[in-house]
Amino acid sequence: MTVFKIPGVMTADELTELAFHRAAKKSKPGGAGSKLTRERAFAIAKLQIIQDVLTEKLKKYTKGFPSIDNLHPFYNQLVDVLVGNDRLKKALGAMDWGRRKIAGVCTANIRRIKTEDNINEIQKHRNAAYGRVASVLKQINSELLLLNTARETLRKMPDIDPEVPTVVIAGYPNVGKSMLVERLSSARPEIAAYPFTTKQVLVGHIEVEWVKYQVIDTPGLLDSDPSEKKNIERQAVMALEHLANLMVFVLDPSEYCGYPLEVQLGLSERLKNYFPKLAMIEVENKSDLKVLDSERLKISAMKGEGIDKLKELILSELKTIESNPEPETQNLEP
Ligand SMILES: Nc1nc2c(ncn2[C@@H]2O[C@H](COP(=O)(O)OP(=O)(O)OP(=O)(O)O)[C@@H](O)[C@H]2O)c(=O)[nH]1
Ligand SMILES: [Mg+2]
Repeated sequence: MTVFKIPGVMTADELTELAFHRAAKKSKPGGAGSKLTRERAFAIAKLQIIQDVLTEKLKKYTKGFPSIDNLHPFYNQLVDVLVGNDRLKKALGAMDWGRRKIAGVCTANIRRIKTEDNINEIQKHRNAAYGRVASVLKQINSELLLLNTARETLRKMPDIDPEVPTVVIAGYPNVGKSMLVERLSSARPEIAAYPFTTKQVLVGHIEVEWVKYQVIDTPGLLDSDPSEKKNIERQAVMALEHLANLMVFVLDPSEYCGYPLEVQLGLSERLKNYFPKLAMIEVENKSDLKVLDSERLKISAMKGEGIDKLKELILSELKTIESNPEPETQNLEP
């Protein structure tokens, strides 16, 4: 299921061809009236078709995209990271500009044609309008292309319901977050033996006794200031900030992930300080490789060990949070 259902966006050339083709299909009026009257009506009808076709298309593009300012803060920031809110707004603005410009060109030439008594001049006005319309579309072509790319990105966005109790899985890259998410939920993330396999947040669901919970897989985080994060890592911070009712912080004591335990613990501390109100469960993954002498829950996402216990812990935490309707997401501003 996709969150944003956005219609496909055509290029300037495609739009020009579509509009002109529709106009060309218009058959010449026969019957009564002089040749001049018929030519005039014919030219007006063609321009009207071009205006209608393009107005409808460009309006559809503007309407098809979500209104960025009204999005949930998580999606607002996600769109900003993945597409750029300003670029998107500018491109949508260009659709309105183009639509108005085309309407203006068509209306002006229709007016001229109405008062024109020379058949050649009528055709000249019509052709002039054609040329201007094509040129307006060319002027917004880069925005049309941007919208099409944005559409592809938006369609692939995770379908997260901010109202559903949510656990966000966080930790250093390569520690086994995605494998854990796969164990815990319906999600089927990509898992690989290198850091930053996960480049975008992904959602899975756990359903227990008809209650649905969300599990969110995030890209790996390095131990640096959460407010300074860019793009890939930033998405993990955004998920914690706007969606998480609970964080499961995954550690890899085997250090097979490629990062010393020290720095992983450093990140854990940093996140605790940055999100002081957020409930957190720390787990040690890869227990098949190494087990520490500690109080933390030990699991092996690979072998499936400790997963049921973790699931129980998660559900009981989420239930307590649920009975306290104030979400835990009001953390420090980034
Ligand atoms: N031995 C062992 N390997 C594991 C375990 N869990 C995950 N791995 C391996 O660790 C590597 C990373 O797993 P991922 O689930 O992709 O890790 P991730 O934390 O999602 O990584 P990023 O998305 O890159 O941040 C893979 O090669 C997994 O097979 C585990 O419990 N035991
Ligand atoms: Mg991953």
